[in-house]
Amino acid sequence: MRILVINGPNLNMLGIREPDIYGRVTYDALCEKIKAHAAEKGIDVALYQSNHEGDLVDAIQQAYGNTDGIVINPGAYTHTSVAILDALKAVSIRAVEVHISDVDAREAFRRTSYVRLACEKTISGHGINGYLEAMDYLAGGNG
Ligand code: CA2
Repeated sequence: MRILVINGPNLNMLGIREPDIYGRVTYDALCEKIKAHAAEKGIDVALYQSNHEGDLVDAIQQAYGNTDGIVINPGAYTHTSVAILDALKAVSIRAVEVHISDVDAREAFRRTSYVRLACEKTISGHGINGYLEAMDYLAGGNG
């Protein structure tokens, strides 16, 4: 099974600022955790991060035909991007939305998610473990 893990804007800053909201694990350490988990579960994983909406759309489109599942944390584009929603719908790849923080317990604008409309499941507020849970869900394990 091949899974693409996509992270949107500012998630490359993980562990550098706002540790009270996003924890102390850096983006590089998150990638290592995801790769180690994938190896343990026999998942072929690819990782992508961009701060640019169109690049995220391109990454989703490029997954068409070669990827079984997408784990996506679109960052702030969660709350604004019809383009990312449309890309997920266009490729019709099973997807899980992940948020490190509990978006429903923060500002009202974070309660809106366009991307959610194309996702089977949302995992929010489980910290970086949310990514691993999303992979397990797509791989048919304990999700
Ligand atoms: O909780 C999440 O994972 C979010 O997707 C993170 C986004 C935020 O806009 C969403 O509402 C919820 C922001 C990511 C910013 O990450 C930072 C990491 C370190 C320091 C500052 C920002």
